[in-house]
Amino acid sequence: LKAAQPTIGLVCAPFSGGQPRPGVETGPLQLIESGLVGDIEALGWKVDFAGADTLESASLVSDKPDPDIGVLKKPRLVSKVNQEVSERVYKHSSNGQLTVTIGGDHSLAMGTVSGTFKQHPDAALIWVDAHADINTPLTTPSGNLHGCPVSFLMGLPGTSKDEIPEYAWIEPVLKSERLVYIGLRDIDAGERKILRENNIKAFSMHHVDKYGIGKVVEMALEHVGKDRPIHLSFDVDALDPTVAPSTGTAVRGGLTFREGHYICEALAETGRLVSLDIMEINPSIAAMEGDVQQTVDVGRSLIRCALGETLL
Ligand code: NNH
Ligand code: MN
Ligand code: MN
Ligand code: MN
Repeated sequence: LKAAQPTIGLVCAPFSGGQPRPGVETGPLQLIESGLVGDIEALGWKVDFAGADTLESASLVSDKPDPDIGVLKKPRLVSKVNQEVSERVYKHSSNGQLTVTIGGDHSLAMGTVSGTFKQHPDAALIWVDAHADINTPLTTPSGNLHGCPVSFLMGLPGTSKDEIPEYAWIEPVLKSERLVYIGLRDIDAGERKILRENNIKAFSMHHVDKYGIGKVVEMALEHVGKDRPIHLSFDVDALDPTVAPSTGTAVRGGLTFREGHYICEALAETGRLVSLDIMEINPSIAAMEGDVQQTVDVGRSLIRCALGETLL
């Protein structure tokens, strides 16, 4: 899986349309300005990077009328942006690059996972989050599409081309047995039902406490199968709010700094990571001085660890 000359395809996705709180679209620029590209280069990777502000549809479509579809908010914008993200990720991936996408809200995983799985149809998805993000257009209590990407990727009821043609470009590439969650602690009733009915493997914070993060990651990798390429989609709200305070939907009782980093290190260690998302850093949310810098710094170090910083 490793390219002859290891290269990171870096995609900046300054987008907030999948949820209501402004500011999350400035996360990518903050990561770049704080030195992310230099971080990655210092680890020996080449960086293929078009720039922090090159996602065309993010700004283009946002002023066009985009009425709700059912309860879904900004449905056409979210679709359009994700289609572009998918194409960008696929292009990097098909060039043999390990793709790193920085968001932006977590609806962007519709695009990143679609792009990755087009190149690696046998991949597994490891979703690190306080939330399951598996609401469907029929179950979402909020209508915010950042709570729905996984259902579209799996092709759950309510997401088909007939039911919502605006999302016809998304292929249902994700099989339930290739998906594992880590860090869950805030699940909607409809999501709980979906997780049960589809037999989806989920390690909640309860399991992290019970088994320890080392065992949890080991069981997660065992569950999806030892030889698959891996896409890691990391929502920083998986981390405890004391670790990553600047995020839109913080939930107490999350992963410690080390537990979050351990996940990234362990996946780096497999040598099978093909795609990484770091999502939901919102620099407009800060209760205390230093919150934003702390959250941006954590995002950077998660990326560095996933790219091998701490491997000996
Ligand atoms: N489950 C809720 C919803 O669908 C919240 C989702 N919020 C997130 N997900 N931050 O990661 O609206
Ligand atoms: Mn999420
Ligand atoms: Mn979340
Ligand atoms: Mn399609």
